[in-house]
Amino acid sequence: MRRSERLLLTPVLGVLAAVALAGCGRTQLVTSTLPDGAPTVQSAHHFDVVRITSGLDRPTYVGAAPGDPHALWALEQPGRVVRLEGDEHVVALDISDHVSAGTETGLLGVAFHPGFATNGRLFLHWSDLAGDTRVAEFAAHPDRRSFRPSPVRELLFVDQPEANHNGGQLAFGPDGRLHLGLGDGGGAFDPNRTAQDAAQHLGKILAADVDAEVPIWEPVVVGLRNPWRFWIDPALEELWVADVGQDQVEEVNRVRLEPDEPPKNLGWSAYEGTTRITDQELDPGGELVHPVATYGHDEGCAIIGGVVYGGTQFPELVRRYIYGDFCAGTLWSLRGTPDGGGTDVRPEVAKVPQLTHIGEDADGELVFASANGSIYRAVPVAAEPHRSPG
Ligand SMILES: [Ca+2]
Repeated sequence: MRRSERLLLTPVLGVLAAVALAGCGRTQLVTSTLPDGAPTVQSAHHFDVVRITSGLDRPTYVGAAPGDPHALWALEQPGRVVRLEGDEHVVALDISDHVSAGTETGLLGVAFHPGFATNGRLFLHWSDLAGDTRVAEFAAHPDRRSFRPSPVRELLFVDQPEANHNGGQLAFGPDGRLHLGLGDGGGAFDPNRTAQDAAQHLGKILAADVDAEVPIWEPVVVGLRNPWRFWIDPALEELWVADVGQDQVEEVNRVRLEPDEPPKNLGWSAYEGTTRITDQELDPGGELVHPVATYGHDEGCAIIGGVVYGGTQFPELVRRYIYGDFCAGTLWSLRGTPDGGGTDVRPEVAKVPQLTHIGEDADGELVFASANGSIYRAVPVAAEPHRSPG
């Protein structure tokens, strides 16, 4: 039996002042009045979350694989790729003998080739036993449900000066290249000045043509501190990058993919959020792009980037960007504006504790990974929230 557990979550801050039904009635807007004259915050209740499985070892990813519509796939930080069908967990690949897993190290990113169903190509990003960055390609067995244990080929090695700020995300872009997010290498305020140095891989989103005989990694975006998660919108050819901040500010960035232009610059470590850090140089090469949304460390500690919702279960969420915070478990959504900005930021009533990844199933519906070992799914708001579902 699949276990489901509805999480009943209430706003952490403020006094519930009003509840209004919006749209077709499936979304509740909840207005909270904060003490001491603080501005009013309007929460949204677009969905609830239920735990759909547990017992994973620090999952860092959950999503779907092309050609496998009924399963979810997860990464475990110590080094395993796991296929999930209900409560059945099957280890499809185990590279844990080659992975060091700490707070920010481990198996951090996965991308299935867009043609995975026919070619079985899988790409992984992890921290090796020395804590350095590795990206490699693996090959699936013919059933596409497990993998040969040795990589087909290594695609990237980057020496890591510190254990933190390793980035993580892997994803294919609309140009067919594999994209990778790498942090500044670690330490406070980018001590090695990597993020604004276009010649270094650290502090960048990179892309490589993995069909080439010798893939070359080139910068797509510079000026990043720790892009743990980004998402590529194939329709608008945009990157949504969530960059984890230093002492004060967590950032949502929206960047147009323009391969003929110099890489856009998200500003770190010359900027944290929109605040200029005066003793740090800014590379003058590409356009400086400021975040479309930020929040401070009074509301969380590390941003977890998500996706622009493209499913059908929650009509009011369509084309809204979903993101969250690891420490607070808060989920927010915002609406992109036609000029490339973002507006109408709303915290959700539902939360996911120790959130590490926001993904999509094969239908584009929202799934969430938590470092507590569980995978959660967004479900419609229950008419009677105290009754357990189904
Ligand atoms: Ca590092």
